[in-house]
Amino acid sequence: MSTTVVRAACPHDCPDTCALLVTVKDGVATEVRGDPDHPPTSGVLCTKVARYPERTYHKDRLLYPMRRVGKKGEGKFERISWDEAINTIAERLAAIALRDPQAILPYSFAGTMGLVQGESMSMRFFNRIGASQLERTICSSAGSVGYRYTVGARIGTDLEQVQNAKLIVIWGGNPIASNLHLWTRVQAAKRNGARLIVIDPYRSLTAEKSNQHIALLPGTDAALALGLMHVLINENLLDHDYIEKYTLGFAQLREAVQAWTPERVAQECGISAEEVVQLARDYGTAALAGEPVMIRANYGLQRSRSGGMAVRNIACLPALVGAWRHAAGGMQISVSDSFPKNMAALQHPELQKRHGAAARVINMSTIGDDLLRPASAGFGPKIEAMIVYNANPVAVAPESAKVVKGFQREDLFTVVLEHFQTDSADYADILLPATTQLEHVDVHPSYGHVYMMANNAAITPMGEAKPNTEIFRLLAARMGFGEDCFGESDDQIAAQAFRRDHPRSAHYDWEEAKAKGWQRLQMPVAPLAEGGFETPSGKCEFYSEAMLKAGLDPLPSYTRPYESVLSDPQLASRYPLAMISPPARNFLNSSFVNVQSLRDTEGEPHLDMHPDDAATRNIASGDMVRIFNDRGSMQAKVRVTSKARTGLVVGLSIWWKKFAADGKNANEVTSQRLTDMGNAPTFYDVLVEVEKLALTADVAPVAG
Ligand SMILES: Nc1nc2c(c(=O)[nH]1)N[C@H]1C(S)=C(S)[C@@H](COP(=O)(O)OP(=O)(O)OC[C@H]3O[C@@H](n4cnc5c(=O)[nH]c(N)nc54)[C@H](O)[C@@H]3O)O[C@H]1N2
Ligand SMILES: Nc1nc2c(c(=O)[nH]1)N[C@H]1C(S)=C(S)[C@@H](COP(=O)(O)OP(=O)(O)OC[C@H]3O[C@@H](n4cnc5c(=O)[nH]c(N)nc54)[C@H](O)[C@@H]3O)O[C@H]1N2
Ligand code: SF4
Ligand SMILES: [Mo]
Repeated sequence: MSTTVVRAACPHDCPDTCALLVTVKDGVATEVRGDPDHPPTSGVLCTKVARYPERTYHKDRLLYPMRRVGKKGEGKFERISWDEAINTIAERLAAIALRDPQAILPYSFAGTMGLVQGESMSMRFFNRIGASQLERTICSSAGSVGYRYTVGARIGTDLEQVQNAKLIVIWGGNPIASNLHLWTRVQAAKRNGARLIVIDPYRSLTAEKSNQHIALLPGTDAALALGLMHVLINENLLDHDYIEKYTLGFAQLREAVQAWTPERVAQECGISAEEVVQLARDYGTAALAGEPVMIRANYGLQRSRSGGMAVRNIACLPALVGAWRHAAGGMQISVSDSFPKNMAALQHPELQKRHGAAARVINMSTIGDDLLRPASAGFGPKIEAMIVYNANPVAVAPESAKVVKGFQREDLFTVVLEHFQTDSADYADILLPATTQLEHVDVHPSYGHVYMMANNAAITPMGEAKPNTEIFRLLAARMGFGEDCFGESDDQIAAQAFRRDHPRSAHYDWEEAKAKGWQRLQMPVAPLAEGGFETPSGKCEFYSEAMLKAGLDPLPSYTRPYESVLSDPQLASRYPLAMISPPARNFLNSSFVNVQSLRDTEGEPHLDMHPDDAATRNIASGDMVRIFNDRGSMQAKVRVTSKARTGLVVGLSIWWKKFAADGKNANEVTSQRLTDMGNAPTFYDVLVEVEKLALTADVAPVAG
């Protein structure tokens, strides 16, 4: 009997990117633990990934290539050989490419965050074909753009400093569920006397553990930040030295925020003026007293119309009070730009250039509309083929009824690379089995810490599963693509992932990373203590010329959500409740929903509703309800609770539709409208009505 321990990295779309130790006994992975020596991980994993062997050896793993035999969406398949699968796909894509390669669309996201199994061989392949490019906006692009305008690059407070902060503001995030290793440091800071303030419409697990919870209406964060700046500036709670040396546009900012009195802000946000004033005073006073004050802004606040501006406005706060001076102060939203990724080597964009004009770009967040669009001069060719990998669009993309209608198109050729038969896989013409993180090699950046992470393969692939890279390598060979880059191994790709000509990653060494599990970037612990903003001016830009050029307000401002009582009273008279659908603790987006032990913990799709809103609708805990608006409806079981503020309902997500009683999930009611910046979706900018399901849906009388 042989037992080995293999060093790996968590592949999931989570800021923590943990270092894993995989115990392998006689070729079988028996245990996955957190590496105690990796500082961010500190030997701890979340419940989901501690169950990784259960997911990898799941009885429903896809083990062979398959071809659809039933109707689209029915989920009936028969086994075929790899040869047949690759031949079928290559022939079909070649025929489409002959007419117009832009009719082919890759659809992928963050099933794995690996630079190898994510977008390396796949992008080379689609660049070489000349396929449409996918604009990957579904998660963080609104806030990324807003942050970059202000701070310049997505860098920020180092995770490993958070325990030293004295005031921590968690703004639109729920780290107990979605950023565990930040949370353990927040707890340590609290034990050392730090105060924790949470800004969230919902009393999340994290808000429950805070010293103060400010429950504003969804989509109003940009206004709250304006109100805070109003108070900080008018009460002179400012670090004048920092402002003078390292910021741009303070005089214009001072003007712009005058209109945003605490009273006006309170009305927009559905909170009290005292809450606005007190938060500004607490934040400014602590900072001026020389204490580290830190803002952890997260994705909850980016998912409505003003999502980009919300992050931009919040990103002005640390510069106003000089919070960046401290290693444990400042702000973190994502530290992705810390990593000098070698995109040219990974993706070979020059392969695309042989097609002349730049490829058409399709936004993944409007895939519902785009799949249903006919060819036109503005749009280009109709989408004729979709290759889906690392993503589950039928469950996660907004306005799902349209997404499903698109996937149902008989003339659409759909290939899905997956571990499981997800809601999207049900629509595949060809379904291909992909390897999991335990079965392939990869290398990872992180968006929550600054370590380059290596993943060794712990076990041989299950059944006939293949890594994404190998599938695209086979397709490239079958289509006769002779460039050298299509012959590179996964190890060769990984070895080029970070730039050796950049000071932060000059020491990157793939062999060393594989042996140790990780290498820390050369990053200063307080990167913006003395300026060094990567904006055009080199300063924190309160006033942004680049925003003006992009047609945006160059100064912090606020636009109401598309759908809210204040912005659209007429719509609100029919659909008075705001709905948000943030991640459930035991799922990772739609991953893990099919792992029995984790699904059992979440139970079934729920809707949290305030007692007042429930009472006026005669709804009690345990009732099944229908949640609906003009776009669609879904069913859920109500929990009457003051965790949801009045006027708000919360459906923790993202459920696989096939595990819900009515075969639907929260994306039935979400819209394809986009944010002010970054073309991102507005998942939490939604009005609905909720009614008790007295009778079963099919015999219920039609409501007026
Ligand atoms: N367990 C678990 N962890 C995850 C994920 C998961 O699905 N499950 N998903 C991963 C991914 S892809 C991402 S992007 C991150 C997301 O992680 P987070 O940024 O933490 O995002 P959410 O959980 O979407 O939102 C966090 C909180 O924002 C609140 N919120 C909603 N709307 C608003 C608003 O308008 N303003 C404010 N201030 N708050 C609002 C929600 O009530 C929720 O409690 O987590 C990652 N980690
Ligand atoms: N209503 C609502 N909708 C949302 C959100 C929300 O909060 N509310 N959150 C949004 C956000 S933040 C995000 S990031 C998106 C997430 O959307 P997606 O990135 O699509 O995330 P998942 O649903 O986890 O789907 C990833 C799929 O990739 C597969 N996969 C994992 N590793 C591999 C691999 O190596 N190879 C292949 N071929 N497949 C692999 C997994 O099995 C899984 O089915 O959802 C968005 N949708
Ligand atoms: S999902 Fe996040 S917390 Fe869980 S193991 Fe992966 S990186 Fe760590
Ligand atoms: Mo995300």
